[in-house]
Amino acid sequence: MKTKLNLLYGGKSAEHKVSLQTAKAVIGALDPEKYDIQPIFITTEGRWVKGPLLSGPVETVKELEYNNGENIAPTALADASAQVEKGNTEVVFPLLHGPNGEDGTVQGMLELLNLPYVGNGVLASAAGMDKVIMKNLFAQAGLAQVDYVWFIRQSWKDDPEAAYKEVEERLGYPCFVKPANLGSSVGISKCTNREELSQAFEEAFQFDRKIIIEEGVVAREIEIGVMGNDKPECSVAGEIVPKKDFYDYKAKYEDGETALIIPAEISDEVYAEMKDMAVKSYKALDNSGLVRADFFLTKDGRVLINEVNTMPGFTPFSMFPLLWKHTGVDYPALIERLVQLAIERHEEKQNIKHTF
Ligand code: G1L
Repeated sequence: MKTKLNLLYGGKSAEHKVSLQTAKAVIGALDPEKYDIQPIFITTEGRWVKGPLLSGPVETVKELEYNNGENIAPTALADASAQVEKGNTEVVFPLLHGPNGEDGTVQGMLELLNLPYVGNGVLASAAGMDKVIMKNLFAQAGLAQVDYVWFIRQSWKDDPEAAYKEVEERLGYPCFVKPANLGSSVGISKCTNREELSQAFEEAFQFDRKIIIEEGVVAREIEIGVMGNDKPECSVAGEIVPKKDFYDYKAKYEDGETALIIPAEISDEVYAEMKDMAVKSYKALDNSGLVRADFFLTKDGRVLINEVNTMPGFTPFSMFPLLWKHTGVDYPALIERLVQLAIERHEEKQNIKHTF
């Protein structure tokens, strides 16, 4: 029996195009002998459109943009749910970014429908979406990280001076101001003085009611792929290096002028420490399926966890798939493994007692 893969992609986010390209790549990697693909396109306005059943690759992303197709309600996935009840294998693959994609809301709907889905569950998705919650959990797990403080808009409005003073006393300059919401790559500033700090607060609070300020460190950026449910496994490490000579924040994060070095040139000791921290963070955040764990490696050799991404870039040229390719798991095998993990997690849940 074939597995039906319900691919959710597009969406009301800045990553709409990336999601489409990723969907095309995932479809292209699936063995038509094993999978039927049900594309579900979410338009930029947030309409859900069901495409035709596919059994092979598509030529262009255009083909996946069913802008004039028939609208369905998100709960139309109840059909898939009914198939699962009958013993057929259906899995949902959510390729969505930002609010309503990776913050646990879609995952919550899939839980209500009792459908197996790829990637992290509700709790891990939501926790991973909020930098403050994530870092608080890292701290509780005893993981080394940069120092940080956070504010909600109201407390800053009530006493901005106190907020700036706290940043200066705890962190000093340079520091980074960011909206707490991880999905947001906007509203981020590097600050080197009070004036920039107050500007940065204004800016970041436009994108979230909660912001985080992180101590600036001079460090290399190393990433590891983690995959699994209760027994997470780690990939080799990779390094992100700005292509241009200058370590400019804008060039690095906004213009995407970076190179990936895989495997990263780090010592066995540093790699072992990163793997250990990656697995500890996986457990602390109750992750399942996958994460990309991002680290700082300081000049004096300290390993700090920066963040984990529950929905990392996922084209064949993105860091996470490349890390696994170098570890011996190619793109089609990676997708198959993630689908398998989704089914395993779902099956385990069916055996949990809800009454006694
Ligand atoms: F389902 C997975 F495997 F968990 C998954 C889902 C989504 C992995 C990676 C992604 N990534 C994306 O959807 C995106 C970064 C391409 C955003 Cl559109």
